[in-house]
Amino acid sequence: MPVLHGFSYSNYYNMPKHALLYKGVSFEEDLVYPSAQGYNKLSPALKVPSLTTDTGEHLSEAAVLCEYIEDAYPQKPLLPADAIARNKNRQLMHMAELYIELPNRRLIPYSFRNTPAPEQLVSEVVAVVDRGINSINALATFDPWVLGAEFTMADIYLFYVLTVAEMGGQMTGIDLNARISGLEQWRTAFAADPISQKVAADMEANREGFFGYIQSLS
Ligand SMILES: N[C@@H](CCC(=O)N[C@@H](CS)C(=O)NCC(=O)O)C(=O)O
Repeated sequence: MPVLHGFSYSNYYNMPKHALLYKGVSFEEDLVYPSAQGYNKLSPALKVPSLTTDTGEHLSEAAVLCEYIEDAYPQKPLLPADAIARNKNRQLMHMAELYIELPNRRLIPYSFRNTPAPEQLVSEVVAVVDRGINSINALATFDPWVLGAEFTMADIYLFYVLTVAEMGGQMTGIDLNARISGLEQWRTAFAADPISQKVAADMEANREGFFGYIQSLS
């Protein structure tokens, strides 16, 4: 049985977790934080999540885990069969990560400390997020799913990217629902799914443990 390593408060952890749950794959969850001794054997960059496969191989990086899950468990596909559609899906996943998640992530330390971020940093984040918003508006249809009729990996990726974007939005003032047409309605439908609700409940259950871990680092 595959083992997913990491912690439920992590939006990146929740991407492959949602994919495994969606496909009905039995898996174990190993609650581990990146500073744990020996974690570098699972994730050389010391990032959550990582996955140990049925055959005992270790993989890390959320997008890689999602691709592996799709390859290893082809039931209930999360990527289209057609090469162009498949890569348009990956295009949206990458753009959401690079231009929405990662810039907003730079603001997380300020959000956790409840202190204002430097103006220069906020304007750098806004410039990149503007690029992300333009990209999502250009590619996504939200009709009813991000890229059309089928629920895909791009839905999972974008949904969990928004967790961090929302935290950052409190500092940048960017309201993604107002700037991305169809986003709010799609997000409400995604959040209502029982799998999303399980992931959200697990995330909430880990809140105290996660913040305890953060405090232990300082
Ligand atoms: N590129 C990584 C990013 C994952 C990531 O940033 N995970 C966070 C938790 S949400 C983490 O492990 N942070 C620990 C650290 O940066 O030291 C991926 O796609 O998996």
